[in-house]
This record gives sequence, structure tokens and C-alpha cells, in this order.
Amino acid sequence: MDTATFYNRLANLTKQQRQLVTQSNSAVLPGNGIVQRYAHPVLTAAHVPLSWRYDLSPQSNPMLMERIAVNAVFNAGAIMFKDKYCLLARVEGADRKSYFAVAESPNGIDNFQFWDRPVLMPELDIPDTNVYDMRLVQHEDGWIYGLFCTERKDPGAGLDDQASAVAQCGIARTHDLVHWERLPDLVTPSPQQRNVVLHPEFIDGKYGFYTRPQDGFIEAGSGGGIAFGLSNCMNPAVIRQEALVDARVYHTISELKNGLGPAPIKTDEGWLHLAHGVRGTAAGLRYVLYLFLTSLENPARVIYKPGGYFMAPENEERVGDVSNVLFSNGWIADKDGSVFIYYASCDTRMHVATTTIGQLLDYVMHTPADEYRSAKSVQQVMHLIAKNDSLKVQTDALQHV
Ligand code: M1P
Repeated sequence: MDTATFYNRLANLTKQQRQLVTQSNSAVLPGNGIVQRYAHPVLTAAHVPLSWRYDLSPQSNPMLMERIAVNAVFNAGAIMFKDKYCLLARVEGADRKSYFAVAESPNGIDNFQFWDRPVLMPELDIPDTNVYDMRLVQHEDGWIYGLFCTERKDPGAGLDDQASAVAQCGIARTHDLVHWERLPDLVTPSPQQRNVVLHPEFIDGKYGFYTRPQDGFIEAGSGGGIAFGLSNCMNPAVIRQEALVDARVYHTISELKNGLGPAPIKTDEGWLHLAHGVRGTAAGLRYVLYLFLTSLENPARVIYKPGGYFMAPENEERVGDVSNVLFSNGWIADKDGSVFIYYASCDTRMHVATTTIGQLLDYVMHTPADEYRSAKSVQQVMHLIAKNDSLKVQTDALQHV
């Protein structure tokens, strides 16, 4: 048997993947002063190890065909684990089913490499059809929890309906990101749930959950926005009452839907939250990211919320499987105050943006709030111009260039 084709292809594929995985990333300057974007995505379908996709035997796969294709790698949870920046990514196969896999980097901005094997998530009595978008939380009870969406076919769907689904919050916990204990799905008063996030600390001895009640699989409906509820324990986790934290509002970035991203970061000024907002356009839904701060005493009470988005799709981030989407369910705050925001573009690939707690607080506390009318927005601009009129900093700045 002539094995030249096999070995040539394998050499090319291996070389290409090594180049991709070890490629260094660089900041895109000057940025907006709030976050620093980077030139390259940090994790893509092409980062998935060849041994997960190819039968590497020249006998059974002489043409070295891809046997199990990966469609996209996106919506990753994030955690600092054993001094490595770890992403728990949603790996979506060509068959549309997603699974979880950990990739780690020494510096958080490049050189992300998948661990040897994807995560084997235990199933419950009613198996998941699809699992995705895990939020990782190091809880003060000692466990690392992973909350994710578990999607199953709607048992009430008629024979001719192959699309209706039910979304709920799956829960699993681990100490090493390899071995997972699956707990019962979260029970809430709402028909469906997605984008559920565990608060990292106990609240009056209870577990706090940010939820996103929804009437149907896609529509948030009467849910109203991001909500909050408490459960006495995690096994099983049961929320009897959900209270609204951050409502959807007409003619804002989140008039259609919103949902919390990763677990909030504790700062001296309050709990810092990253969320996504969704609005409808003629071109379909547009997903952008926004920030808000809640009180340290009551993490469900918003104390600062800048108007508008904080990050929206830019340049090549705009195009992908589900275009015009930025989505984040993972960030890492270092001890020195640096923050690594991991975000996906268009349900296709993962990126990083870096910033600091100080910058994020400055942004959240000093950006005008949405006042819901054009006349108010122009007043905010007028106010800023009037403040700047007395300054000559732009001419001064040019002398520094
Ligand atoms: O396609 C965009 C996102 O849509 C859903 O998010 P939400 O429930 O807020 O609408 C999720 O399916 C998410 O995975 C996806 O990125």
C-alpha cells in the first residue's frame, strides 16, 4: 500500500496546527481605553486535536479523511486552575451536538492547547440531547461548579414538530475539571431556563443563582430579564421564587432578551457583572455585551448600569455561523487586578480582551446611564462637549506623537 498521501497529509496538518496553536497574539492598538482586543482568536475549531477528528491509521484511513468534523468552538467558561488560564469550551460537531473540552494557556492570550480528551459529562435519567455554554464557578463551599444549558426535545411536541425544545439548567461539579459529578437539573418556577449562573459566595447560608426565566426555547417572554433566586442546597437545587435583577427595556440593546455571562467578580465597589443583550434587526438578532454593578450587601440590587453596550461585534467578529453575535460566559480576574474576558463571536470562535478591575469600575461608574430617549442622549453629549470646550488637550496631545 502506498502510504505517501497519508504521511504527507499528516505532516501538513500537524505542522499547520502547531503553527496555529503556538502563534503569539498581539494587542490591537489603540483600542477604546476600556478593553484591549487582540489580533487573533484564542480558540477555534482548527485548535481541536487531530486525534479527535481523524483516524490516524494509514491502514484504515489511507486518504487521511476527517472522520468526525468540528464545526465551531465557542461560548467557553473560564477559570484559573493550577496557575493556567483554562477555558471550558463548547465544541460543536458537524452533527450539531456540542460537548465540553478544556484548553489551557500559560498567559491567557495565546498558546491555548486542548487537554488530551474532552469532558465526559455524566447523564441523568432523561438524557440531554445537547449541552452547552458552561459557567464555571469556584464556590466557597470548595467545589468547582459547572452550570450549563441542557436541551431536550419538547415531550409535548407533535409528530410533525421536530424543532420544539426545552432548555433547562444542568449542574455538575468537580475538583479537577476532569471528573464530574452530575447533580439534578435546577428547578425553578419558570417553564424554561438558559444562561443560569451560580453566585460564588453563600448568601445567608444559601446558594444564589442568577437565572434567565423564559416562556419558550427562544423567547424570554414574560420572564422579564435576568432574575435571581436562592436554593437551600445544590443536590437538588430548587428555587421557589425568582426576583428580577436587570429587566429588558424597550428600545435598548436588550429589549428582546438578556442573560448573565460569567459569575460576577467581587470588587471593593460591588459585584461586577458581564451580560449579553439581544435586540431584533432586519438582519436578525444582534447580541452585544454589557456591564453592570450590584451591591455587595445585596448582589441582586443594581447600583450602576452604563447605557448601551460595552462590546459589540467588530470587523471579522461580525461573521460566522450565527452572525452579529458576541457572547461571553467566561472571564478570569488575576490577583493583580488584570481581567481576561473570553468572548465568542458569531457562535464560531473564541477571543480574548484584556482590561483591569480599575478600568471596568471606572467604565461602569462614570458612563452615563441609558435615559431611554433621544433628547436625553443628545443632552449627555452636549454636557461632555461643554466640559471639553475649556480644555486644549487634543492640540497638546499631538505634540506628544
Ligand atoms: O446564538 C446566540 C446565542 O443564543 C442563545 O443565547 P440566548 O439564550 O441568550 O438567546 C444560546 O443558544 C447561545 O448558546 C448562543 O450563543
